[in-house]
Amino acid sequence: MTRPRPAPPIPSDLVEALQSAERVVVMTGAGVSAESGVPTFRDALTGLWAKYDPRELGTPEAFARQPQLVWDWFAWRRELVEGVKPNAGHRALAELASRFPSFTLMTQNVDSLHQQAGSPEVLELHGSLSRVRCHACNRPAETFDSEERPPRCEACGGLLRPDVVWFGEGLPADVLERATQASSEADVFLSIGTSSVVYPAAALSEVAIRVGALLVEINPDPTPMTPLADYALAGPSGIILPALVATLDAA
Ligand code: BV8
Ligand code: ZN
Repeated sequence: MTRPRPAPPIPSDLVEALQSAERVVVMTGAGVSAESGVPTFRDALTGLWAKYDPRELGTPEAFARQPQLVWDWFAWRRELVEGVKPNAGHRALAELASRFPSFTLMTQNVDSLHQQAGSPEVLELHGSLSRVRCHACNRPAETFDSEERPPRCEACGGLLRPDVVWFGEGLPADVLERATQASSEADVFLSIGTSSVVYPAAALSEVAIRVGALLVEINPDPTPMTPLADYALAGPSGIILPALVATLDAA
């Protein structure tokens, strides 16, 4: 078992800025679940599903063409996330929620790990693998497994699909509205574990920057957002976030 690398020191002026922050907004992507064993999209392109590009398979067109393949890919992902646990980064974010007068956690992830870690409220910008709905009439549905794959809607006979946002589909309007509103009022915006390439989610940090929020990025690698960040903490969120909470609590 390799010893986890110590977290890089949290800059003292960032700690001060967080201590005086009223409204903190956090955006997470697949990177925060990487240390739980959930492949990121970039890993998925090299991993088990390398022959399928998520940007190809996660679309209404792919579902129309090959509904069973798309259903099976999401069922595989659902089983995978049902078998993993939140990591220290998810738990640190759940802790952080109580440290500020206003704290908004929005995620592009569909694995429900923030909720499992105890985050009180999570804005799921791209839906959740834990829910299914009818592709024809949009009714939420219970059945996950049935002979026929995808199962059929009891109400209209349409095909069931995962309740996630596919490429080319709009985000849930109420969720996007709340996420945009929170970003437009943020004092500090933390962008954690996301390659910041998928829109409109990636535009939310730009909304925050436009109103003068401090932008903090936590990611082992640079992203298109890195040049815009006031602080780019290079490292895994499972190490950096607990260090951030500990430093805040000790200050
Ligand atoms: C839409 C759910 C129109 C399903 C996902 C301009 C404007 C608007 C749209 C577009 C536009 N240009 C192009 C578009 C279309 C498209 C888009 O943005 N395409 C990209 C590829 C260019 N956008 C859409 O289609 C959106 N819909 O615009 O529709 C519309 C509008 C109104 C009405 C009708 C239609 C819908 C996008 C949502 C797609 N669904 N997910 C599923 O899960 O399968 S997207 C999915 O990929 C994720 O949810 C996430 O959003 C995205 C990227 O993934 P990341 O989370 O960032 O993960 P990634 O692997 O890329 O990166 C991981 C990062 O973690 C890396 O940086 C890595 O360094 C880091 N990391 C690794 N380990 C760690 C770590 N970080 C910290 N700690 C570690 N240990
Ligand atoms: Zn239906």
